[in-house]
Amino acid sequence: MGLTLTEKILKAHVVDGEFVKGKEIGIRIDQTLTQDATGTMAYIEFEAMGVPRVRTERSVAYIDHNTLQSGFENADDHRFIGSVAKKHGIYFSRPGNGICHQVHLERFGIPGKTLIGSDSHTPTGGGIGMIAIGAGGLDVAVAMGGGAYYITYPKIVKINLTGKLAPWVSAKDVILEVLRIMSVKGGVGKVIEYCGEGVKTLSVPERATITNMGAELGATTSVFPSDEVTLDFLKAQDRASDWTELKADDDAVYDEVLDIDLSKVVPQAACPHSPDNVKTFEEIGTLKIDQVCIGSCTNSSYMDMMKVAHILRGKTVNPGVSLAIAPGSKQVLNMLASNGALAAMIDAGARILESACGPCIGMGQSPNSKGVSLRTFNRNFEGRSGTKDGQIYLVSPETAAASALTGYLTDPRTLGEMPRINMPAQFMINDNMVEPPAPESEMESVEILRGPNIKEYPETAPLLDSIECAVSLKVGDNITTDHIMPAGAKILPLRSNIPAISQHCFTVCDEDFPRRAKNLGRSIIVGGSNYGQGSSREHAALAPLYLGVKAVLVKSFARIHRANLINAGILPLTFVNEADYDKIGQGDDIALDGIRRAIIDGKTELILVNRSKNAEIPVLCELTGRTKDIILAGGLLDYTREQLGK
Ligand code: MIC
Ligand code: SF4
Repeated sequence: MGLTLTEKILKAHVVDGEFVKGKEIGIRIDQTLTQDATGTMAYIEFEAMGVPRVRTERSVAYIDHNTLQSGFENADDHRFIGSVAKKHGIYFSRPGNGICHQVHLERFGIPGKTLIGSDSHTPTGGGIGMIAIGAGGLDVAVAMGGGAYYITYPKIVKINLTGKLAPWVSAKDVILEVLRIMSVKGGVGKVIEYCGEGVKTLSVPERATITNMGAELGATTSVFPSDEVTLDFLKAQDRASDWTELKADDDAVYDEVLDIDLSKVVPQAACPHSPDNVKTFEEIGTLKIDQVCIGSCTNSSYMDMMKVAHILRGKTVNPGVSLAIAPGSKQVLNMLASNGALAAMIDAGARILESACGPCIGMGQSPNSKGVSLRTFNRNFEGRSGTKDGQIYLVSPETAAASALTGYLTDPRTLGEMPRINMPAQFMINDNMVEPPAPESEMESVEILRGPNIKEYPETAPLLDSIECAVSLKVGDNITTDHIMPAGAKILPLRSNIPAISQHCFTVCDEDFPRRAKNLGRSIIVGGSNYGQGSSREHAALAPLYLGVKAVLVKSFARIHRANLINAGILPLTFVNEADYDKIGQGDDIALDGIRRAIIDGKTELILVNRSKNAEIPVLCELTGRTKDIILAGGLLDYTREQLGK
């Protein structure tokens, strides 16, 4: 029986566990990346592990998220990350060099290698044939120290692409189509592999747009083969020697197959407030818009920007619209500046932003009240833009640019003939904004620059044998980590200060939660299905840890958040019967006894007693050998220290 591409790469990297679906495997990690919003904590954790030098082939620290410096905090974090990188063997991509995923694809991604990143959109690297996975900061810290990264051996889904995209239809429309079909839960526990004749019609950046938003499916990752198109991209980046051909065997067996005829895909949009709320323009009808934002790790490549420049050239942005454009990297911005495309954008009235995440994470450019904003980004969760009642639609760059001119959601196919924009045979290469680490012989002398906002990892303790406490919060389905730990320009600067950032935990759902949880001392949270979808921010586990949350009981979890809870020593529990969700309410007193013993004995079912309602609720605590030990130790940091001590 032949192998899928995913199996080939995983088999070449497995260091622990068996290849059985649903079981845990440990893989060797070749490359890591961090960004600044999760990076400070990841490096505090790395320091706490006491490993002097990273043991990966390549680790890169990017500065791209917290780039609005309205106080000292973000700039301090940048300096801290730069100094840690220099000391411990990590390449440092300076602020201004671009968005981590875009730059990594351009300059560092290598087909067939494994990459984990402390950012949920790390699967962008799947566009160049990597197994690239988003993870919590602590998992990345462990991988930098040479530890394996553990995933549940996934189901593998084949998306068979046929045909070719029609003019003005974009890779973004393809992934929106996949989201419409599979939903934000459809990818949980799965790797999505793109195959078929249609693959060769897509460039590497187009493939990366598709794998990037696999994160929104909840998938572990998504991957494309590495073929001639990949080679051409790498050649144009002066990296032909990084290329190897990689594809699935013809007789590979998949768990699921989905066929998509590219020629039938049409321009569409994900409507508020979920990336899977996808509708065609006909279904949406007339939509007047207030803002357009173009950029983010999904759609900020050179090719995307050239299409936008072409549409804007010689025109003026509609007077009712504010258009912001953030090219994804210094390479992209520099090329646009050199060939005049940037001038066309500026001339049309675009507000050019630095090459960074910017509005995608609420770092500026929040829309007006109730404002309708079309964005080429990947997430449109409520409030994420910084405007609570903002109405965010996710669209392709072509749709975004066409609409910026008319002031209404506009089908780019109305623009007439599409120009031919070719992939450059040679990108402009200058890695002068990537600082290499100090040589090993000099690392001792590198001073770590720690600002006053940088506080320690919260206190942990070994798992209790019984938890008697109240339910501090009950929430519904599809809670995102943006609900649990909101981002935005005001809160992001607190990412390295858990006591301060916890004061914002869950305030999107309930302003009083932080105070209530802290007053209770110990508590549990109850939620619905797909709890913790979205970003990889481990702060969504560390803030609850700081506030005394001991367990989270839900119908189902999103992958990265469940791992982050375990890493933080918080028990992840699921209902045996989902209907029991109704038997437990906010404020109820609960008791869960004999937990340690049960976990040690390998029992997965526990009984939670709801004392307020006199009900017994069976709950599942499904932990494997390693995650058992992590939970018992009080989290991954304590566990790793124990292991290193042995
Ligand atoms: C996001 O897109 O939500 C982020 C901001 O990039 C996060 C990481 C973070 O919260 O720092 C992610 O996707 O993991
Ligand atoms: Fe940055 Fe947005 Fe991409 Fe997250 S999704 S890495 S915030 S550009």
